[in-house]
Amino acid sequence: MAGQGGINEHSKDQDLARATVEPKPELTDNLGHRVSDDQNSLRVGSRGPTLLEDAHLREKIHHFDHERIPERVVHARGAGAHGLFQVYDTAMAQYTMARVLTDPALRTPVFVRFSTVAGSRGSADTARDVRGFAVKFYTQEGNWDLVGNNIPIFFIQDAIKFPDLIHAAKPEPNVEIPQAQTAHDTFWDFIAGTPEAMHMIMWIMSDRAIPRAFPMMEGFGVHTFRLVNAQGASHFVKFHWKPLLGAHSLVWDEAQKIAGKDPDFHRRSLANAITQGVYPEWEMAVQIIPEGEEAKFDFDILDATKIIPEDLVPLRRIGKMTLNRNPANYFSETEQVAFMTTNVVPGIDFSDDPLLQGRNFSYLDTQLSRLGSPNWPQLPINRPLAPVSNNQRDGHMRATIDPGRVAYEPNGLQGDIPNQVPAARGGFVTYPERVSGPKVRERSATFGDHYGQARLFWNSMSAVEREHITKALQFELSKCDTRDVRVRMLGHLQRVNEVLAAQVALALGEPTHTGHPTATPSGTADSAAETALLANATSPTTASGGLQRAKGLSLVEGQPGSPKGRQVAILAANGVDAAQVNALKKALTEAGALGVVVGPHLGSLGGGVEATMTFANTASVLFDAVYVPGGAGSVKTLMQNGDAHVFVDDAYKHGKPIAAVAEGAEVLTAAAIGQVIRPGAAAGAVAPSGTATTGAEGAEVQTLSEVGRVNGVTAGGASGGTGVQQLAQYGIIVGQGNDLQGVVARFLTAIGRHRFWGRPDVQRVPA
Ligand code: HDE
Repeated sequence: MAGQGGINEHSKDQDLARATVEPKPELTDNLGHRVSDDQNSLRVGSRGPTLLEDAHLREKIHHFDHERIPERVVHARGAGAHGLFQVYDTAMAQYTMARVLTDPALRTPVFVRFSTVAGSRGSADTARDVRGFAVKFYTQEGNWDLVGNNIPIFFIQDAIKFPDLIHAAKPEPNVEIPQAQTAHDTFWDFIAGTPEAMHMIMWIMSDRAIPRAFPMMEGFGVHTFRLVNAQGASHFVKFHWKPLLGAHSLVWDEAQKIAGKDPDFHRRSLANAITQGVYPEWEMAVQIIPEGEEAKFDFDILDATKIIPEDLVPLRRIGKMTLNRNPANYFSETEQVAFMTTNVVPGIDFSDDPLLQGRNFSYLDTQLSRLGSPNWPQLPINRPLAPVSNNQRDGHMRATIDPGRVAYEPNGLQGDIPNQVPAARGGFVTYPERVSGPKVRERSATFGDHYGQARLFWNSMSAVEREHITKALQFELSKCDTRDVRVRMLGHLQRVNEVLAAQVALALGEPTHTGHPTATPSGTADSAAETALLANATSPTTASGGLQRAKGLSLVEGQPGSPKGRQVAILAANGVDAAQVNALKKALTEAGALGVVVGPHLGSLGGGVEATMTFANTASVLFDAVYVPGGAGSVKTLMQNGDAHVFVDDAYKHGKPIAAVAEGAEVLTAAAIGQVIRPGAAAGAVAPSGTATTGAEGAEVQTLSEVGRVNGVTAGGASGGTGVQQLAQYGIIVGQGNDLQGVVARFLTAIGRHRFWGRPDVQRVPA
C-alpha cells in the first residue's frame, strides 16, 4: 500500500529503474552511432600508425581512462543492499514527529552500506576493524541517513582528532604498509597518547571487530541524537540495530585465513543471503533520555566514547529493517551512494556531541571530493523520493533541466515559488536549543574518565571473550616494532585490568606488574590456562552508573540459537551415502541454512549427489560447520585426503560444530583431532559454557577412535555411549545411519549455538 506522499517499499526501485539501461542488440558509441568494427583501430594500412581520426577508439579509451573516482578516505571497502524499514506502531509519536518512526503504514525504502574503515577498496573483508553500518531512508520528508557503526562508541571525543586517528591507522605513509590493519607502530603510537580511546580499544580488540557476517552484526548510531515531537518537546536518543540472526563473530586465526581464501567473504555472503531469500533483518531499538535527565549519569551523554548501559536506560524495539534486493550495479549504487549525518528529517535533530558536530561538516565536503560536483544529489542512488525544488542551477554534470528565467527568491515573476514551508506543513526547523558561553577550545570535565567504561566492558565479557581480547592485544602489540610503543600501551592496559596487562606483557617479553598468577601465552588457539586465569579478573568501574557489569555487551548473551543463515560443508567423495547427504541438506534448507557438498572434484559423486565445491577451491574457514556422511568408498577417499583432515581440524580448532555419520567418524579419527581428544587430556580446559573448570568433566572425554568403537558397540542405539554424549557437549555429533534424523537434529541445534569454546587440547591441533 502506498503511504502518504505516494512512497512505498518499491518506490526507490522504480526510481532507479528510470535510470537503468538494459543492453540492446546493436553496439553503439556513447552518442548513439552504431559501431561496425570494435576489434581494430583505424590505421594507415594494416601495419601502419593509428589515426587521430578514430573517434571511436578515442572515446572508448577516454571513458576507460576516467572510470575511477577517489575511494572514500575512510570506509573505502563496502557492500550494499536495498530493503525497507517499517515501525511497529505509533508509540514513538510521543517523542518524534518523524513519520518514518511513527507511521506503521509506511514501508520506507532503504539502502544500506556496510564497510570496513581502514582498508582500501580492494582490501580483505575480514580485517580486524570497526564496521560501518550506514542506512539511507528514502522518506517522504526527504532522505534520513543514520551513518553508524557496529560498535556503539568511538576512539575519540572531538572531531579535530579524526584526521590524526585515521593517519595513524592507515598504512604508514612512507611505505604504504600494512594494508587494512591496526597491528603496526603508528596506530598504537597514536593510541598510547590518546587515553580517551581505551574503551574503544577494548571493543575493537574483542570479537565484535571480526564479525561472522554483516547480517550477524549489531549496528549503532553511536552519538546521542535528539528527537522532537509535534509539540516541540525534545528527548535525547541513541539508535541501535539488533540483528534477528543474533550477533556472531569469527575467531582471529579464521579471519586471517579467510582474508586469503576469500577476501570477499562478507560481501559474497550478503549477496548470497539475499539471492537465497534469507533476507537479513534487524530490529531498530532506541534508548530515550528525557531532556534534563542527562545530568544524572556519571558520564556525559555527549561523549561518544561512552555507552549508556542498557541497565540504566532500557532498549525499546520499535521497528524492523529487511534487506531484500542486491544492487544491480556496484559502482552506480554502492560506490556512488553518499551518506551525510546532516540528512535528518523533521522530528530528528542533533545533540552537541562534538564528534557529531564535526561529522556534520565533513560528509558534505567529502562528497564533492569523491563525486566531483555539487550535483551529486542528482545521482540515482542519492536522489530523494521526496520532491526537490529550489533555485539552485548549473554546475558539473547537472542532470535536470530547470526551465524558466527565475532562479532567485524573492520573485514576483514566478509567483515567488518555490516558497518556504512553515513547520506546520513539514518545513524543517532546527530545535531551538538554548546555548550560551564563552568561545573556548576546551573539553568538558565530564568527558574526563577514560578507563571506567573500558573496565565495564572488560568485566562484562565471558572468560573466552576476555581471552580473545587478550590474544588480540598480544598479536597487535607484538607486531609493533618499537618497544617504547608496546611499553606505553602496557601502562594503559594495567589501568584497565592487571591480569590482562600481565598476560599481554608476557607475550611481549616484558616484566609483569602483578601479584596474580600468570600463564604462558600460547599460539593461535585459545589457551585454556590463560582463559581460566582471566575468568575472575575483573576491575572496579567508574563512569558506569554504578554498574560493575552491563547487559548486552557480551556476545554470548541472549543469542537466538538458530542455524538460519549458516553454511555447512558436507565432505564427500564417490560412493558417499546419498541419503545421509540429502537428509542434512533438506533440514538445512528448511532452517534457512545451506549445505554445500565439497568433493575432490565438481559434479557427480554418485547416487545423485553433486559436488558444487572442491577441496582445492574452498576451505573449512569459509563454513560454519562440517559434516562427514558415511559411505565406504567416500570415507576411504577422504581418509587419504589431507585437505579433508584440515577441514575437520580447522573446524575443531575454531570451535565449529562437526558431525559424522557411520563410517564418516573415521575421517575425524584419521585427522589430527583423532589424536587430541583423550581421557584426562582436557584437564584445565574450559567447559562449553565458557566457565573455567579443572578437568573432572573433561577427563571423561573419549578419544575419537574410542568413539568409533563405542559407535560400533552401540550401533542401533539412539545416542551412543558416554563418549558420544561427552563429544556432543563439545559440539561434535557422531551417530549411525539408522539414527540419521537424530544426528541431523542434534547437529542443527549445535549449529544454532554457533561456537563451542573450551574444547579439550585445542592448542595441540596443528591447523
Ligand atoms: Fe565517518 N566519514 N567520520 N564516522 N563514516 C566517512 O564520508 C568522519 C565517524 C561512518 O558507507 C566519510 O562519504 C569524521 C563515526 C561510516 O559511504 C567522511 C569523523 C562514525 C561511513 C567521514 C567520523 C562514522 C563514514 C568518508 C569524526 C560512526 C561510510 C566517505 C568526527 C558513528 C559511509 C564519506 C558509507 C564515512 C568523516 C567519525 C561512520 C570523510 C570527520 C564516529 C559508516 O566524511
